[in-house]
Amino acid sequence: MRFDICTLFPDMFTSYLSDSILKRARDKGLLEVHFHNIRDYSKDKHKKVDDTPYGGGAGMLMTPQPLYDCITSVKKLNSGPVIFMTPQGQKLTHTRTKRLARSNDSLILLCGRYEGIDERIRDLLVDKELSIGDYVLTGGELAAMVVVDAVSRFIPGVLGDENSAKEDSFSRRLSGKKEYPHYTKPAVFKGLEVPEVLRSGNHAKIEEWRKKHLR
Ligand code: 6GU
Repeated sequence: MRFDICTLFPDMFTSYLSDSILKRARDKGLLEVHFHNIRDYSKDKHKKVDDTPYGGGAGMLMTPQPLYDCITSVKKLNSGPVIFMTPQGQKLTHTRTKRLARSNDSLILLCGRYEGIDERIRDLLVDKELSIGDYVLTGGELAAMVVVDAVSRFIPGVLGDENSAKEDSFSRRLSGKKEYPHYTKPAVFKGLEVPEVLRSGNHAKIEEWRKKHLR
């Protein structure tokens, strides 16, 4: 799956995407992430990308020209929908995340900064708006990283076989959110013992215990 991210701060993404599971997914060619610095598209002699709002009010807005040129240029490389990351967007859920992965080979993520973007970019180029929760971040970059991470888990081969969500009802509940308590060695830690049944080797009993303790 391919992501193209339009942002004023591409460097914010590099360390998160360059470690662990997402690094492996990129190395294996299962995940491609490309960055486009909106400022590079500014035709202003000082590479300005923001301006004051018509009608007054607090803060600055991202001006349309650099956004328009950046997104239209990226659309030549990526045929997926343009998703604007904004606290006003639809809330990202497990179901929406899965749907994004299943129905798209590629996505374009637009990260807003300042008080927002000129409305004409929404009208002309944005297909969908997503938020990651009921709070306001300083920009869409962290939210875009959340989308890349959560969506990538549904790309076949990104998670190891043992982790990949199976489609039986039990695993569906698990991949939905519910989890049973996990224990690893040692068997006793600070006086707290791992439940006997998990050490019994009785797989039917273990599954029964796990189902009972889903939360
Ligand atoms: Cl997508 N952007 C910003 N700036 N804040 C957020 C958000 C997005 N989702 C939740 N808060």
